[in-house]
Amino acid sequence: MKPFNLTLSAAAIVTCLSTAAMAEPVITVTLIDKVGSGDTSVPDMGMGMGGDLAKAKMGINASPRQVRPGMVTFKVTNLASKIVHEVIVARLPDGMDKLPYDETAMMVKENSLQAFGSVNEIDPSRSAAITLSLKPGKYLLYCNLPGHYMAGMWTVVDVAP
Ligand SMILES: [Cu+2]
Repeated sequence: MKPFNLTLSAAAIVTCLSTAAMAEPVITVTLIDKVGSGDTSVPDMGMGMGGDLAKAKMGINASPRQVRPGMVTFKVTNLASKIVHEVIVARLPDGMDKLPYDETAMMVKENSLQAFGSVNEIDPSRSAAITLSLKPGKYLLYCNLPGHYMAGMWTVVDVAP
């Protein structure tokens, strides 16, 4: 049985090397808000609306913003003091510069975007992670709790070969 074992360990080493060379990218995502309550009254910070995101009351930061295609892990931390947030990862269709929005519900029309996954209801100071297989393209990260998207909770990550 010895040759068999040798073959196995050789294969294991090759696997380790290729994993190290092609490390699965991890995007660190942080969720912030400067609200401290349920007040989400600053509107028009949605994508393509020309709002100054530096003045947004809520936001999503992602680092790095560009990764290679393949398995991508999003490690999400909610840095808010009181508010629960979520992150939905959706493919941004080519040419879409504004998101379809339901003014009454104060939510992005989720069904009009192809979602790849989400991290739901992250309590303040908590983290969660999701790993997705992504092809080249632009991916939108957003929080769709009522009012949060318009308050600035969105960002775009580029998956480029
Ligand atoms: Cu939110």
